[in-house]
Amino acid sequence: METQEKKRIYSAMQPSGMITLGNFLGALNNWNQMQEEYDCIFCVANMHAITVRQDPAELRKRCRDLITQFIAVGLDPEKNIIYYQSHVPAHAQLGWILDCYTYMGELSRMTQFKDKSAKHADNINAGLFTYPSLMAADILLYQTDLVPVGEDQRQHLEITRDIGERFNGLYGETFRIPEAYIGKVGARVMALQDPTKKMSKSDENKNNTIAILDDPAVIMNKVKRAVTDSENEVRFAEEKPGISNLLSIYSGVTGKTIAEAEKEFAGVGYGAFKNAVGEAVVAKLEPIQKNFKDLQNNKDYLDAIIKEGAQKAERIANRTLDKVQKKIGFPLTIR
Ligand code: ATP
Ligand code: LTN
Repeated sequence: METQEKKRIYSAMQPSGMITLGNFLGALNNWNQMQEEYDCIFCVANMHAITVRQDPAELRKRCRDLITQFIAVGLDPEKNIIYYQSHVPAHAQLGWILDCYTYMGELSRMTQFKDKSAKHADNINAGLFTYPSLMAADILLYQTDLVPVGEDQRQHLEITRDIGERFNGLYGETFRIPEAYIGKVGARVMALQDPTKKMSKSDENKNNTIAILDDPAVIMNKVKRAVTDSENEVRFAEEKPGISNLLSIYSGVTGKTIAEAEKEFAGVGYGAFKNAVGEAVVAKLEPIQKNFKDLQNNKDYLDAIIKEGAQKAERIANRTLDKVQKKIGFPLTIR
């Protein structure tokens, strides 16, 4: 009997800023742990990134930094496919086709569209509106089983499933219908200066975020300045969002449970607690930063990975695209 294929995981991250500790604990670190069990594809979603205005030089650098960080945290380019979205034309091609199978009504219900159009009122472009059908194309092209994303992306997963099912209903089995794979609750890191909102890489206040490439001294400083409360008790509680956030971060980087961390810091003042959290974060990030620097100095190696990633991704994506084009009545692409 044939051995059962591994399930396919697909995920992507936009190059919209420096990767934060939130992105790391909520996404990258989990991706890292999935690579043994699943067949994984990880993408730098640079086509999605231009739905808000970007500075070209900065975008280019962020894309390179992002793919380098994917590898620096431990994603193995031999085992997984790691690539730039814009290197695989099938995304744009299927994105357009799926636009024609997606309704205005569905797209206007997306909360991310509503949020982003409020935030960028001077640039409510058509790409921002059709963002979800491009994301559906990303996922459906690779016949994906599972998509690890944060809670905020659940609605985009739902519309992906709806579009995929609609297409399958019209033309017969074409796409595998993916499931969302939402990480465990608590994997939500909050902003250091305002622990009621999430840490976000596009946050303009850099004291809210810890970038995984921040210098150790900067990290220590940001943690020390994190907003807490007027008690002096290290305890996880809803009314203590600042301390709870630091406890989650500590637990995330050390692998200890919240209860173990609370025990460890019982009777310890906030100053010493923050020091320990800062040191634990630095210790976790140090090897990643070292890998990042080494990779940066190894341009040819990185270029080869990027090229190979695109080729491997393209082979899979084109298979699905050909199937779709045939079903809807386009002439076969001669490859
Ligand atoms: P942006 O500021 O551009 O919206 P972001 O930092 O919010 O970026 P995304 O690019 O939207 O991050 O998300 C990348 C991945 O990181 C997603 O899987 C998302 O769920 C996860 N993620 C983002 N922020 C956090 C956070 N604060 N805590 C845990 N996970 C997070
Ligand atoms: N919209 C996602 C990024 C993203 C994505 C994807 C995630 C683009 N395409 C495909 C999973 C699968 C975000 O902003 N986090």
